[in-house]
Amino acid sequence: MASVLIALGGNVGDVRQTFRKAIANICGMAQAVLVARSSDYATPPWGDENQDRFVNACIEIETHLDPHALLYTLHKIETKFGRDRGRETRWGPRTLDLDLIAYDDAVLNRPELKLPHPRLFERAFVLAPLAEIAPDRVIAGRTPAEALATVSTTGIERLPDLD
Ligand code: PH2
Ligand code: MG
Ligand code: MG
Repeated sequence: MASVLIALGGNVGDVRQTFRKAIANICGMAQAVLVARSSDYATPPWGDENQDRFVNACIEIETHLDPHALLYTLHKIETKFGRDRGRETRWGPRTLDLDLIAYDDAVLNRPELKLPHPRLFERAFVLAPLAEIAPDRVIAGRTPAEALATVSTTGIERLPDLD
């Protein structure tokens, strides 16, 4: 089984409920076991600042799917929860974004899939939840805890658990 880190994001609709259902779908459709789930975080919009705050979270799963099969599954789940890649703008609003952050120690540099995620260490909205569930995991020679200490976390707020 591969150990996989996935980042969740969204800022359209009831994102926290979408995450809850999407995580159940990931486990079902990827025949995956949920190993860890971070808190949800409210985060300032990055890239295009003229939109609502995002909710972000990270999970760790174990799965037998290979990286491309898993990516395909994540795209299907994004679509199921209202994502329309044909209509959205690059850093714009979306119901659900599922990003593969790391897949064991795999290194991939394809147009459709780069592993580990190439912009991981610039993004406090990924590092904050990641540091909660995998602070010491070595990814591209760094750790989430160390990397989080180098970026601004202004405006990032850990949300209380849902019941
Ligand atoms: N995703 C984007 C663009 N901007 N900002 C935050 N805070 N969180 C995101 O997940 C995010 C973003 C496009 O995928
Ligand atoms: Mg994405
Ligand atoms: Mg993303």
